[in-house]
Parts: sequence; structure tokens; C-alpha cells
Amino acid sequence: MAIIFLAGFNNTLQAQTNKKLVLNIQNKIGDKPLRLNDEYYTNRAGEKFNITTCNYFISNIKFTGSNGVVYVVPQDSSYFLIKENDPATKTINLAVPKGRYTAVTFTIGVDSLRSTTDLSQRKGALDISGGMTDGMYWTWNSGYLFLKLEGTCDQAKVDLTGQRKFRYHIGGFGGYNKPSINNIRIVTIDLSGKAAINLKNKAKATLDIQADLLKVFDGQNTVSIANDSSVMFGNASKTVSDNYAGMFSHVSTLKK
Ligand SMILES: [Cu+2]
Repeated sequence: MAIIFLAGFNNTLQAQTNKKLVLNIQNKIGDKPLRLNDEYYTNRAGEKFNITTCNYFISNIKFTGSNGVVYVVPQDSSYFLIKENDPATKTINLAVPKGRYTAVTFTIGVDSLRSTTDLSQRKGALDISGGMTDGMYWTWNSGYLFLKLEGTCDQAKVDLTGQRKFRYHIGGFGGYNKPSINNIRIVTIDLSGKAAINLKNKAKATLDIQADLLKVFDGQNTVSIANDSSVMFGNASKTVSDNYAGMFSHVSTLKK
């Protein structure tokens, strides 16, 4: 993934004063680590399923200091595609000014402005040239898939290829040339008390957070694979995005 730095004096200054902050993301299903293909899980509706694909975007990361000052990660380097089948994508290396931070905030998905900006401004994780092999993009009006979760389940409706698969392709930034679904969800994780990030003079910090993908089904809404085997660009997508808005939580904060 290409990381784009803004040229100029400000950035040079930042490079000297910023500290390393490693953000690790662990995908879970309930209290178990997510394992693609091999393992079966059960949701609240009593459906047994496995996961074959789990990709999602997080973007626009910012940290709130204990003094109330917010550090916004430069936007050009604040888009990340997390892919369970590519472990390197689950570690995000950031540079953050020293200080004490008590909350982290980010978007699940890609904001509307960046979704519709010129292609030259959409590099790295957002590059759609070459057909985007991960299949995380629809069209100019629909934009990026924010979450792609697929798997098999005996209760899933039989699809056109005769398989019982579920496919949740959730996106929608509000529409480019006509209004459409908005599934942008912004998440804030509280890091107060012992969870606080302390970046002192020589420090490097590691922040581990988890995403519980079971929440896609078992969140504030109960989503059943039998009822919704295929959730794409339609009204059902809101029940899913409202669910995954609650899937992130803090695991640990380490100082080194
Ligand atoms: Cu789709």
C-alpha cells in the first residue's frame, strides 16, 4: 500500500516530533479469533456459518488528547483496507505527536468526499485502477464497499450457482449524482484510565483493538442469514451497518 506524504515544512516538523503508534486490529467472532473457512460459528438466530471473506475499510483516524486537543492523522494517509486473509493489513503504523490520548475515532468505510474525488487522489487502498482485485468498489454513485463479509451457511438461500452462501456487501456514502443510502458509521473507542495512550519523549505505543464480526448478525438488530442471505445496496444494509458500528472495542494499550 502506498503511503502518500504531503510535502512541505509542516510535515518535516511533524516527522521530528511525532512518535510511533502501532494500531493492531484483531478480528474476532464473539470471544474466538476469526479463522477463515475452517471454523464454524453460531449466531443469535441459531444459524451455523463460516466466514470465507472478511474485508472492511477504516479511515479518517483521529486521537483525542486528555487535554481535549484532537490529533487528526493526515487524511492522505488515513485510508486502510483491513483484510483477514492478509495479516499485514491488520497492523497500521501511525505517527502521532507526543502526548496522552484518551479516545480514538475513525470511520468504518470511506467518506463521501474521498469517495467522489478525482482518481488521482485515490491511491493505495483506494486505488480502483486494474479493476480492484478485492472487489471493494461499485460505481461513482455507489462508491466503495465498506464491508465485505461472505461465508457459507446451511440456512442461506440457494444462490444462482446452487450454493448456500451469504454475501454482505455494505457500502453507500450518500450518493454522487443522486442521493442514495448512507452507511457511513463513525466509531469512537474510549481509552480513558489504563487504556490511555501515553506517548512520551522516546516512547512508542501499541494499541490493540478488536472487531467482533459476530456483531454483524447479533448487534442492536438481529440479522438472520435465512432472511437476508444477500445484503447489497438496499435498505437491509442499514440494519447491518448499524450493527457493525458497535463491533469495535479496546483490547490493550502497551508502552514500549
Ligand atoms: Cu455485492
